[in-house]
Amino acid sequence: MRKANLYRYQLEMDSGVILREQRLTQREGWIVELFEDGRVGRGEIAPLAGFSHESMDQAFVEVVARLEKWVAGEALNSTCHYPSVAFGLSMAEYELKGLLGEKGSYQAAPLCNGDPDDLIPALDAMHGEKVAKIKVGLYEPIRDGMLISLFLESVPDLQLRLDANRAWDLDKAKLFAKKIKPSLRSRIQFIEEPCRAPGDSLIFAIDTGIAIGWDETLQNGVMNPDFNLEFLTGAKAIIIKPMLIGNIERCIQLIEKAQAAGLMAVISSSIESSLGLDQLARFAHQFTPMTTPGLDTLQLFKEQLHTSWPGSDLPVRSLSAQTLVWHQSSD
Ligand code: OSB
Ligand code: MG
Repeated sequence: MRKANLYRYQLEMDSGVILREQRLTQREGWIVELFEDGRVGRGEIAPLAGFSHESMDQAFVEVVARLEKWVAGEALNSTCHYPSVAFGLSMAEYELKGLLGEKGSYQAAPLCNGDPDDLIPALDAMHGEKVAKIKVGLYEPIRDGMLISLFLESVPDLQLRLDANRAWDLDKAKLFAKKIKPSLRSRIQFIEEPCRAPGDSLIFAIDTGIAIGWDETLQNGVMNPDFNLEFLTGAKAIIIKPMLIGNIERCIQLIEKAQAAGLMAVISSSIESSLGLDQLARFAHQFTPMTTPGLDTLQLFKEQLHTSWPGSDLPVRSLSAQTLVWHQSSD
């Protein structure tokens, strides 16, 4: 017997979450539940405005069409059109089949948009690798450079990941780098996409010795059928946001290719609910066990969904309190 539920969730965000110049006051998404042989598998389908190309409604149409076929006994076809649908359905099936491990990499790299000193309590609580992520590019590059340099100097065992989200041209990126002493540069694990043009980011890496990571370039590129990881040379890391990439098998393939090429693969959030975030932590533990994932985004929410993140005291909403928009069973 097969049975499927589809919920629409809405969760309150902390005030002041700004994404691509838009305020995000609540997060919406779909949760799929698959039941078969006494087992259950869940998956989150949550297109992220400004990043995903599909809307909630477009995702809904595709997911219902797939679920109807699955309940009727067909395979959950892995070639979904929309990445969020492909990811959520394949994750639900992965969990249903017992393939998703229980253990998670819950120690994420603490994320900071403002004053780096705010990171100190989270860093003190970390065991093993001390690594944090700071957004740069929102203010003057010289100011960013001074701030990062000071912070690296004041916390000697700290490694940093920076993210400029393509904010700079090459000249501005170099103004930033000039403020970071050469002896400190190796403690910047990587900076994600310093420049508007990927080619300039490569020149930046070569000229400054500061390693770079691909995020936007990867997420945009994988949608292209001719995409090949070999195009992404010269970087130290790739950021993998499964909600923007698609099928879980595709994510695994990318991780394996990256690792074979000596690149660090960092599993990262697309601001999923705690349900989806927990699955990403388990996925990261399974496939990138030596790498701290980029999953410190629960702090952007006022509430959790179904699964409680270790150590979080945000209230947990149950799935049954969300809207069950569709359900079907084979008998
Ligand atoms: O810029 O990397 C980004 C989350 C949603 C959309 C874009 C980004 C992010 C994150 C996730 O930064 C957290 C992380 O990567 O550590
Ligand atoms: Mg990024």
